[in-house]
Amino acid sequence: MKLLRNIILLIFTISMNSFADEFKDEKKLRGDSHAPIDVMCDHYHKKNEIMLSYRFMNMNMDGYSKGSSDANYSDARTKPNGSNYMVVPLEMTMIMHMLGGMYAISDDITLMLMGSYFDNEMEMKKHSNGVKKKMKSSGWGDLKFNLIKKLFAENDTKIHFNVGLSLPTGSISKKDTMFSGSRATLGYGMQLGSGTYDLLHGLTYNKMKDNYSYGLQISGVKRIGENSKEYTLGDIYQSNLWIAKPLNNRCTSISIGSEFKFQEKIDGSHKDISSIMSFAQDKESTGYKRIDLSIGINHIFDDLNNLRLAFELKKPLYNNVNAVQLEPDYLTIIGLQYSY
Ligand SMILES: [Cu+2]
Repeated sequence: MKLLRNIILLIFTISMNSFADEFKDEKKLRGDSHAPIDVMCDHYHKKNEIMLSYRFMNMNMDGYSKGSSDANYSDARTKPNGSNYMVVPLEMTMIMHMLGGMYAISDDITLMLMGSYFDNEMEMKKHSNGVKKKMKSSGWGDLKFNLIKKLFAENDTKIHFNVGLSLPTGSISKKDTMFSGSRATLGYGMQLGSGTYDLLHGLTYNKMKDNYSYGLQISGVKRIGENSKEYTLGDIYQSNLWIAKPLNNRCTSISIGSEFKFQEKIDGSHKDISSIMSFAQDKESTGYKRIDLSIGINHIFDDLNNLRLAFELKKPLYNNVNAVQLEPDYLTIIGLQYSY
């Protein structure tokens, strides 16, 4: 936490020092003309423009939260009713590869398609004998389609909205070998999709000043119906706020962002989870309210056809979870965007 604060202070100092600098080439693309890389549907394109993107995301979860406090191993072993789980999750790593395509059918409407591939790993411990085991799941997640519509664009202000649909292409029946030696259904966080058709929506406001820019996006995910395993993931309500500053050459920008995310608890429960071994398989341990703080860098390689490279580091600042859950430690994203 201290490291993050120092990094933010450093970036802030650099920003303030170069604040008064004049920009020479006004026509050059600015690094901050796109939001920090974790914000989706943050921009649209000019008619017939195509953009291809790739994002690599890595999230680590370690330690426990219970409500809004830190929790310990014994909390992680205790069910909401006071009895004990047989197994305790120790940590989780989630790696995600995201492939995206954007195409503008007009200056007003851009279409976007996004697919993701997951590699998840959760280390568990059987309490009675202390044996540890890594459970794994991997495969393609849900395919997301979005339509981005320009609402307002004048001078330095842009407003657009997006509506979309997430298709249930990701598996919700992922299994792995349990401590008993037999294969059983993994917990909710290890499944790859929602299993439902989900309605996506968002509204983005972006202001581009001479020496800095900022933006706000309010977005959400609404699940439609119940999936084939008789449960529904919680709806998501989210807002992202960011401030970015292009550095002297304009092609590079740095940013500070904040994300608020509220995900509701799961409704129903997975019909193949017959005995709940740990909180990872318990729907009571789903849903949270979280505020993340992030720092990011965007860079445009103008000698490489304006290829964009972006990096972002996110840390939770506040986390309030239902029952007990693994605590997100940090999240890193590296992204490449190429348009023509
Ligand atoms: Cu794009």
